[in-house]
Amino acid sequence: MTRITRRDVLKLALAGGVATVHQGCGSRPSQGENPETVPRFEAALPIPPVLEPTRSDEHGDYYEIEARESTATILPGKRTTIRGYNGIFPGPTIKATRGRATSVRLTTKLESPVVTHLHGGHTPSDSDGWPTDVILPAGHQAPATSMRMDRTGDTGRMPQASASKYEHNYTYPNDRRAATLWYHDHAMGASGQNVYMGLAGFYLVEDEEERSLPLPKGRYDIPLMLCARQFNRDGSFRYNPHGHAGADGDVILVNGAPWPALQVERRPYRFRILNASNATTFTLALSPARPFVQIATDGGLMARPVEVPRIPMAMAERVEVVIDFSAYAAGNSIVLRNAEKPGPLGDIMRFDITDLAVSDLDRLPDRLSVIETLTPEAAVRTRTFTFGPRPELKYHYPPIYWAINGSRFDPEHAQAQPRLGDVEIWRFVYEKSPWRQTHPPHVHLVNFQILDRNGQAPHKHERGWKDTLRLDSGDDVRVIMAFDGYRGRYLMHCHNLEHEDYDMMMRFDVV
Ligand SMILES: [Cu+2]
Repeated sequence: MTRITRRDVLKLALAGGVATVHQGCGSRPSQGENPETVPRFEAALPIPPVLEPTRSDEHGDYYEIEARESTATILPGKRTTIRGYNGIFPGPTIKATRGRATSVRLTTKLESPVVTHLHGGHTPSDSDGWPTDVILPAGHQAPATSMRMDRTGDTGRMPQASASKYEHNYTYPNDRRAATLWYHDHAMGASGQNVYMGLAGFYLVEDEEERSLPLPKGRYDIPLMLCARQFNRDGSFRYNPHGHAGADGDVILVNGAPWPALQVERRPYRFRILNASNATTFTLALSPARPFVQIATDGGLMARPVEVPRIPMAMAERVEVVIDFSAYAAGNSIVLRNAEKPGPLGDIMRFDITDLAVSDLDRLPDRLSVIETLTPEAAVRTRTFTFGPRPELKYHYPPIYWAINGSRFDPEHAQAQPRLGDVEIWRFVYEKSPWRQTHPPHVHLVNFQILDRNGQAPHKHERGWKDTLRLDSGDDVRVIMAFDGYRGRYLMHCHNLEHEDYDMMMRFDVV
């Protein structure tokens, strides 16, 4: 079997225009757009369209998505070239129902290689989006002669995942509970730039349990994709990975609009909040100050609603909150803030309260779901993974690569081989270094529960099913999970996308 290697993909990424120029961590270059000139709370919050299946049958729903370049109006009066799923950013929202499979046929017109990963999905290995199983535009000459997928998973009645170098059919069984997932690019060495340019979209799984609850639905159930971006004066994205420290930004986008506003009725809304930034953390807060009522984590509903004044979010984490605007008078405004940052970066979006009100709403239930707690006694072993840089004598800045347990990503070598069905504890340890950046570990395939964080109980906002967690300087966090469903190769990696691209990923095989 011939497969495109890591080196081949990195070559393709270079040919496709992925920035590998290593720049110093300087201040914003003079030709960048000044974020102070970008109006705040003027753009209306966009809602990404829901994608219609191209066909449906008794096995599930079939979708087709093309990754392509397009332009969007993000800053007033300017055009921004994006890379978008079906040419839009955020990509179209896919709605799935638990127990009904989804098939997504992905093609591309982009010069840069693409791979799609369903973040938070319980997905057979051959549909999980392996970084070197890239898709190229039709007719593009790949450096390797052919590419095949490992057929490791049993996808049930739907056709199995299949791949050529020009398309991939991803099959998602949707066999786990309702949750806010997202799909995004995962191509080796290119995911940072591909996602920054727009390759990310929501994937919402619904189920009967959740539908039966009196939660805000329909137009009162709104996904919010937060990300930080930097722009050039002509309106183009200014992708600066700062070497491989991470591509940040000085303009906050929500669903692709800068610091938008949403007119809300005096009633409760459900917000599904995703931090889709490459390298920017948030700590959500409301101004005027009022606690959030959080109802879900990465992996769906929590056992019961919890009140939290602030919610720290690393890259790729999701939280769902209910905000009841009936407590406010018409004409008032509430700002969703990022309490970590001063100035414009401290603002995210604004809710403007209108005089529309409804009176016949159900109260939020005291219990949302039943979460089976995994206990340490169930675990057959503990594995420890350290996250930190290693020196690299190359002419670039910083003079390091990002490592897990001292190793850089090797697609041919599994650093862990959990057995199918086993429960394991994984301990994530932040290695001290001069580069004090957040490393959010993300485990593919499984959902985990946080056992403890620095010897203490996990934070209130992270007591539920998770697939990504925040790991800041000095943190030492243990999680527990069952490796169920599928055998095959999967990834665990840091979700700073530039760290991931430069090489903070690890292969594990479920055997
Ligand atoms: Cu990292």
